[in-house]
Amino acid sequence: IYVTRKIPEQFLQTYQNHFRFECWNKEEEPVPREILLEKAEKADGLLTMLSDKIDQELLDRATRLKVVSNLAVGYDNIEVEEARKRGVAVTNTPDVLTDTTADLAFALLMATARRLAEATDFVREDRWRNWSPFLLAGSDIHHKTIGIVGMGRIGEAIAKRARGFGMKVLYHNRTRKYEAEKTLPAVYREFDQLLQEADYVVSVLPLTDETADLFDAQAFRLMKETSIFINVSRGGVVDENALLKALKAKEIKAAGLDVFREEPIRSDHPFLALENCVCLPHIGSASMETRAQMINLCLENLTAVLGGEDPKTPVF
Ligand code: 8YV
Repeated sequence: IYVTRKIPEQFLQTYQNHFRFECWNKEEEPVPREILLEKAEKADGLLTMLSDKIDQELLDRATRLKVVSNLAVGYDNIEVEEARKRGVAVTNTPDVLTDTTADLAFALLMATARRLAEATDFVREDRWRNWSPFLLAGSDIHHKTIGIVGMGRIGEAIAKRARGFGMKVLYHNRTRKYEAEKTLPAVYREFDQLLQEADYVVSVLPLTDETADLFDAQAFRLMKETSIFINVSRGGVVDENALLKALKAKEIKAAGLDVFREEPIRSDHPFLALENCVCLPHIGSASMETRAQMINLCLENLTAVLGGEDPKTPVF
C-alpha cells in the first residue's frame, strides 16, 4: 500500500502483520507526480489526498491496483469512472468529518462577519491605541438569514448550528430535502433567489461539471452589498476573478475562504491583499480527533478491499 503523505506509525501498526506500507515522508512537499506514478505501478492499494491526481494515465500504469482510498469526503481528484471501468475500487471518508467541517464553516463565517483576523492583526501590530464606537465593528450573525448551497450531510450540520444562532435557514440543492425542511426547519430556494435573500451564502457543494464556476460575476451581483460569502467546499465552484472584483468593488461585503482553485495559495495571492477576505489553508476537517478517524477509515477501506471484502464507504 502506497501512502502519499506522512502518517504517524501508530495508525499502521494494527495492519503491519498483513500489509506492507510505504509512505511519502516529506511534510513540506507533496509527492511529485513521477514518483506517484512509479509507486502506483507497484501498489495494490493507494491512500491518497486531494492534490494527488488519480487519472487515466496513472490508472493505465497501475496494473496491480485494486483500491484507491481517498482521505477526504470529496473525490474530484479521482477519475472515478476510469477507476470503475478498470475494476479499481474508490473509497472516501464521509460522516466522520461532517461535524468538524460544519464547525469550521461556522467558525469561518463568524471570523469573517466579526472581522477576527483583522482584529488580531490590529492588536499584534500595536495599533490599539484608543476605543471608538465603531472600531472593527462587524456584522451580526444571530437572527440573520443563511443560504446554504449544497444540502448534503455537511450542509445540514451547518444548518443545525445556524438554527442555534436563531438564523433563518434557506437552502438550495439538486434534490429537495423534505425531512430537513420540516425538522430544522429549512426553506428551499432556487439558486438565484437564495443569493438575493441570504445575508450569508455558504458553499458546501462538491466540485462536478455542473457546479464548476457556479459562483460567477452574475451570482455575486445578485447577492446583497451586505452579504458575506463563505466557501468550505472546493475552489473550483467559484470564478475567483469574479469574486475578487466583487470584493474590491464592494458588491458584496466580505468572503471567508477555506478552499481555492489552486492550492496551496502563496502570500502574494490577490485575496490576501484584501481586508474583507479571510483565507484559511483548507483546514475544514483538520481536528486531531477527526483526522485520526479519517485515517482509520481509509485504512479499513483499503484493507477490506485487499482482503476480498466490501469497503465500508465506497463511492460507487
Ligand atoms: C480533506 C476535504 O482533508 O474531505 C474533503 O473533501 O476537503 C478535507 O476534509 C482534504 O481534502 C485533504 O484530502
